[in-house]
Amino acid sequence: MKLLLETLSNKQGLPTPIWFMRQAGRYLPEYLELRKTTPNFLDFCYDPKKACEAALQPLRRFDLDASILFSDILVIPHALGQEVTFEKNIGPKLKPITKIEDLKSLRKNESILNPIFETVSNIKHNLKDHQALIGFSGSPWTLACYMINGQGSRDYANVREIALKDPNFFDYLMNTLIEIICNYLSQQIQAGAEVIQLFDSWAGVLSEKLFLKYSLEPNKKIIAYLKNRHPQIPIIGFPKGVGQNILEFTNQTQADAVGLDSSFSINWINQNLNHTVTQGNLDNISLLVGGEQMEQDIINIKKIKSPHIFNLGHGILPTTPIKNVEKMIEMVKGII
Ligand code: 1CP
Repeated sequence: MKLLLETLSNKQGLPTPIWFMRQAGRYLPEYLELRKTTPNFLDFCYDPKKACEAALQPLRRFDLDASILFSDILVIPHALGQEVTFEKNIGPKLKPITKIEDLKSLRKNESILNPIFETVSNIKHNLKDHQALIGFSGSPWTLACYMINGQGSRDYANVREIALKDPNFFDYLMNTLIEIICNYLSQQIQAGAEVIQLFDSWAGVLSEKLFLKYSLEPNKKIIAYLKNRHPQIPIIGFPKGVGQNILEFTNQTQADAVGLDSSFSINWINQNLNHTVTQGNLDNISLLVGGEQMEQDIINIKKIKSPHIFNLGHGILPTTPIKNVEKMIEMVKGII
């Protein structure tokens, strides 16, 4: 039995499954070793053997209920023809596109994504019977943030400005992204992904109006497409930072579960999302600091009444001590 899949089907009374965002990555010394062998991060993501190994590393150390594909959300702008690089200790850098001509002049090459489907299949063949494989993509709004701004930002003010000033360009970009994401996720499923997570990491910077148009609607379209084509595959939506708009998102998108960042109290979750499968919401800083305060947070999260998938509110940070991760998993599994 796969606990994650059972929980996603809204089954009550089961033990809580656990996996965590960025469970593969820089807090693991074995990841840092493996990464050194391919300095270019995108080349690493497009290497089906190494990416598979990176995805499996956390499962060798910890008793987790799922593996997540090792890749990055920015492979989609790359496949659309945009220049994407990752700079050490800075993060991603893209050659910004700011108008419809920029987008139309890109040379799309979806076939560069093919090794990723091979990674999916490699991981799947190495999982234990109780472990599920999660595929993922960035959502259109979050990808548009990086494509237009060219790098991370606190508030993506310039991207929101373009969304309002040039809706023609923005709608064209959204539709382009929806189409490629639908294909990409469908191929991940065909290669063996059993669950899909949509990361809308920057949905929280949007006004109500733009949230409905550029986070909720595109996620809804992608989910509708996948539900039609692969009705048995559960989908987790993660519109990070949207506060109570998570209710509108849940009701309208038909996602099987929603990811919760760390801003939600357990009381609020129990009052407002009692018929929804939820995932999250341990503060990644609480995990980094550890100790009694973390234990209290975990005990609190275990009070969520509806079926719940234990996870962080956002990805694990590179300086997180491994012993804190071990403690978290043992507590969730009820060993201590
Ligand atoms: O040098 C390195 O090793 C690169 C570090 C790294 C890693 C390990 C990056 C760069 N991406 C990843 C892998 C990754 N990214 C995974 C698979 C690993 C796993 O979860 O186990 C996943 C699911 C992602 C998703 C991702 N990438 C998101 C969505 C989740 C989130 O954190 O909000 C985002 C926004 C990105 C962009 C990105 N890629 C890498 C970095 C440092 C960033 C964030 C840039 C920023 O601060 O805006």
